Amino acid sequence: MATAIDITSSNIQIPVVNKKRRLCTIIKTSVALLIIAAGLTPTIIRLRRKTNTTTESMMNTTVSFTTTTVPTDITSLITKENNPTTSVSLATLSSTTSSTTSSTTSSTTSTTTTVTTSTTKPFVLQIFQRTNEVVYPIWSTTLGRDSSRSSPGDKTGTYWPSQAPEAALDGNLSSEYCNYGLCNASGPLQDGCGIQTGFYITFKSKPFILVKFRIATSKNSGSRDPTQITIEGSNIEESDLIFGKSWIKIYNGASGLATKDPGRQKYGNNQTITNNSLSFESYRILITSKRGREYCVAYSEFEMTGRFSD
Ligand SMILES: *[C@@H]1O[C@H](CO)[C@@H](O)[C@H](O)[C@H]1NC(C)=O
Ligand SMILES: *[C@@H]1O[C@H](CO)[C@@H](O)[C@H](O)[C@H]1NC(C)=O
Ligand SMILES: *[C@@H]1O[C@H](CO)[C@@H](O)[C@H](O)[C@H]1NC(C)=O
Ligand SMILES: *[C@@H]1O[C@H](CO)[C@@H](O)[C@H](O)[C@H]1NC(C)=O
Ligand SMILES: *[C@@H]1O[C@H](CO)[C@@H](O)[C@H](O)[C@H]1NC(C)=O
Ligand SMILES: [Ca+2]
Repeated sequence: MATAIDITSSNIQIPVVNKKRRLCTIIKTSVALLIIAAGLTPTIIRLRRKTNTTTESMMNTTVSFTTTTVPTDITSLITKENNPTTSVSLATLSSTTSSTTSSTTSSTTSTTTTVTTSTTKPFVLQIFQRTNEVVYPIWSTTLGRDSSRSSPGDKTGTYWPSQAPEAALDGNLSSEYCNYGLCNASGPLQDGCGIQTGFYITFKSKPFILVKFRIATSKNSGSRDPTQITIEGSNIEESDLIFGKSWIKIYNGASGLATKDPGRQKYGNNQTITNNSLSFESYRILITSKRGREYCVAYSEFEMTGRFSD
């Protein structure tokens, strides 16, 4: 792309009139290059990683969180249409690009420009897929309070041994998590069975900004479906997650299964997290209400969609 016009050496030899003409040609060439450059630049532009680290104080706990923009090339920005903010980011990008280009092209003929934006909105959403992360089953736990560990069994405070919480994070609608909470496998069936149960998990590929979630129903009974849930996030180390003060509330509301039963082993509606500017390494899910009277609360999937920082 760089045309070899050596201004310094030509100045020594050419008379003034020719020099003016020569300068005129150089300006014309520069303008032409600038137009070409402005046309080409957006296709090869790369976003450079930029990290903003902020500290916020919430619930008397100081939490540091980091938002990082994913290195994305412009083609993927154009093809991915999962977020209306994409077009806003694109508009910002193009204006930054042209101004940078015009100042650069007059001195050099470089066509590659690096633009750094501080955009924190996600460009590419991913569904979290568990690999070997530990999933901690819990019961008798509420928002902001300490977690009580649940164990496999058929008594109060247990979950059915073949239906552990890992089953809600395996992408398989045939496997499910059934926790009795304050009830047990012998009955009686009650509204409260399985309420205040759930799990927490620390992502290996962290941190993660949760943008939306959906829950899939279990095999046996619609009465076991969760209808209301809470979600909390944390960046405190895994060993301290048992403590309620480690957690920050990010969602308290509908599960996406409440208004309509989608049927057995089916996904409910996607629920959007409006407080999605914070990234967390760990998430805690608690069921606060279910559809009817049953032994346990059960669900086959808890699908989390969002964005990883790396
Ligand atoms: C948080 O701080 C406020 C004001 O300092 C205090 O009233 C409240 O009890 C504290 N909460 C906890 C859970 O420590
Ligand atoms: C199950 O819970 C009920 C109360 O809900 C209690 O009466 C019963 O003894 C419990 N059974 C077992 C085996 O724990
Ligand atoms: C899905 O879960 C069911 C029940 O646990 C199991 O039999 C089946 O093999 C699983 N499918 C896959 C693909 O892992
Ligand atoms: C969202 O965050 C704000 C401010 O931190 C908080 O007041 C509000 O309760 C949160 N909403 C939910 C649904 O957690
Ligand atoms: C809900 O979100 C998931 C994950 O992004 C997506 O696969 C699914 O199509 C969405 N469902 C609806 C009804 O939009
Ligand atoms: Ca499953």
